Amino acid sequence: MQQPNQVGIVVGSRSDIAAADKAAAVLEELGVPSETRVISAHRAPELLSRWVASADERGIRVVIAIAGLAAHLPGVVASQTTLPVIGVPMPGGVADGLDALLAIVQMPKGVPVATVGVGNGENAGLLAAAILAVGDSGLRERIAARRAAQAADIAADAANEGL
Ligand code: RP5
Repeated sequence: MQQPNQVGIVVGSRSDIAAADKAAAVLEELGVPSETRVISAHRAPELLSRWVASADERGIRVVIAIAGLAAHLPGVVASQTTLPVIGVPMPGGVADGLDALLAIVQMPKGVPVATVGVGNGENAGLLAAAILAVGDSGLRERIAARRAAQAADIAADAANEGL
């Protein structure tokens, strides 16, 4: 039987899909099944609510919500579930992503959203995996192996010969 998706990724627009692909790729590398949806919080609010409810029911454990401009998508998702929500601000807008970053990171008290750097879908995927790894020692080992491989790549850089 196919493993249920553990991470739900939602983007506010097709124009945000590259960041979702980066999150999905790192999750796949770590053996974490995910699904990606394209649902605007303001243009399709009812569809968004249906997806959040179904994600909860189907066993999704972490949500990554990716948006630019007013970037309310992560906060709206978080308002409808107790699952952890990671927000990814997207570049563009009047301050090239600083606007979306502040909108997401400045979530008012009572309903938290974790925030990663502007456009950083990869870190969102890694943070989602780290949250899941709290209860999954195999996943924790795969994350540690990925970190070790990163460090080995840096050590192997010609500029670091002899260190
Ligand atoms: C937000 O507005 C989306 O997340 C996107 O980053 C931004 C622009 O959306 P589109 O005009 O490309 O649909 O809702």
